Amino acid sequence: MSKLTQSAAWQALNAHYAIVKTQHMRQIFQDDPERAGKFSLQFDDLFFDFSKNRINAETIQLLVALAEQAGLPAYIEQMFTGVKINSTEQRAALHTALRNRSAQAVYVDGKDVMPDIRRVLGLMRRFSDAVRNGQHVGHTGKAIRDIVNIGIGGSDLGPLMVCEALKSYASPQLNVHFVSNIDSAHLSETLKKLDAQTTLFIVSSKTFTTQETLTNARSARAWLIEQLGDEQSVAKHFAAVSTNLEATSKFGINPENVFEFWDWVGGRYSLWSAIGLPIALYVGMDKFEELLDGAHAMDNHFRSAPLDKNIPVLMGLLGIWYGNFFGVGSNAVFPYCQYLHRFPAYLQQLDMESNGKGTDREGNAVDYDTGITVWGEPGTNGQHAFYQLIHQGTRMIPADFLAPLHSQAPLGEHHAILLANCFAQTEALMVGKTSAEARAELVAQGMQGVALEALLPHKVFAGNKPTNTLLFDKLDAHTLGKLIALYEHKVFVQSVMWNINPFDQWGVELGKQLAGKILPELLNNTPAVTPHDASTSGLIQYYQKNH
Ligand code: G6Q
Repeated sequence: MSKLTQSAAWQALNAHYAIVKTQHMRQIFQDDPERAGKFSLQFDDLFFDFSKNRINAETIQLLVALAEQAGLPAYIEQMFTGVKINSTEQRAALHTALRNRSAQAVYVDGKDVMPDIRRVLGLMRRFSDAVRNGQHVGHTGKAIRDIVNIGIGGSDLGPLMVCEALKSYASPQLNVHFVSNIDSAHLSETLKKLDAQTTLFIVSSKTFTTQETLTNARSARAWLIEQLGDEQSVAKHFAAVSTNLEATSKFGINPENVFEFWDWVGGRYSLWSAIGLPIALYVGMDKFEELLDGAHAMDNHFRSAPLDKNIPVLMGLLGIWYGNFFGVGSNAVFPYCQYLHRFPAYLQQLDMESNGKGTDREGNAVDYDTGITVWGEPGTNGQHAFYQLIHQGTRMIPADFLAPLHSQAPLGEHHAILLANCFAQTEALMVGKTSAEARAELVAQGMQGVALEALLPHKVFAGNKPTNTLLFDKLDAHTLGKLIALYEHKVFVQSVMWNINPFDQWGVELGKQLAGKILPELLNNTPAVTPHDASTSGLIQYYQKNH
């Protein structure tokens, strides 16, 4: 058994679980009229209600004891101060420095990284202002109307999610598009709608070696040159964001349009860096800086609030409670906010790529579950699709419900209906419906006898399904910054509990290596250069024969 599962704090939680697992939240709420107040927190405009969870005051104490045993406060300080906590890559994880809006220096290898961060923010402002006010024009003198971000994974999901979320603040003169997939349909379908004279491509790649991104970028460049009939046009229509300035220059991108970031920014944590350039272009640099401000406010909360009053810490610990003690395997996220429709997809990468690790910091295989499947869709759509599984299925799926109090697109009673649904779902999931209640309903509908008895068991809802509710005033850049940082820190908290490194991604690197080996075999129709298993060889030969 590992040190973690043998530890006093873990064992205490195990014993506590044996008691709590039999308790129904409906009863707990009835027994304690103060419960909602006791298990909710306010931070700025963010209201976090975690009372509909299978917990009591002792659960929180025991989870906090686990966090203390794991040294969470010290780890938080290490992250913020540039210690190389990404141990397998010998790097700091300093996304918090990117949004450090204070005057405090942050050191990596003895060098304050803040001046460089501010310098690049200044360059982003100059460039985004110039494009937005028509100073930076295309090769034929026309203003830029369409921005195409070419990137994948961390160089795509964050900026895409934020641009969708802040759409209501965007310049009406600019459209933004994201091309990530190597499937040529993604680029081709995007280019179909565009005029090369008014299109700006941003090639976003931390390494500038990613096969999908470079292939899409080369094809986009060929399209531009073909459309405008002049290779020189690349200078005005291509920008790049990368840590690899040598590669951007080799690609032929005008150095004036190259925006740098640094190896201590993880891909999935990079939207705060120049990877956020499409955001700055689409909604303006002021809004981008508001996003940074919001994240910084959450960083301060995370760094300073006591563990039992700390929203990311509590969210992370609740995930541990369900994942490791109740044995749940997935976590749903339901934004009751159409503008957040890509938030669950963004969180999938953040959470699953960070905490999908089975080896602890010391190199040992863990003997407890880590990571979790994250999924979700905006409410109310999900209600008409998969919520059934959460209401009456056999698996417990804790869910986060997120909702703004005010709509960004108000229309009649739409928003009240939206929120009524949000609140009704968490209530129903918690309270359920007893057999007596279901019977009374059926009787009121005029049912009786055998028919009633046959239908009754299907109308019963066990309830006792845990949810968190996060309410905020409205979805502006500041609040969005807070929400994203909240989930980043939640993921970090869990990684500390599990003693794993959330900042590497060797699984992603493996995929990058493997595809490279098979490609020549497909392109040249040659026999396997490297030996494959029989299934993979069969697939390659099937392609070669039938393509
Ligand atoms: C993120 C991952 C991964 C990465 C992409 C793109 O944390 O490392 O999703 O962002 O593979 O990598 P590049 O930005 O280097 O092209």
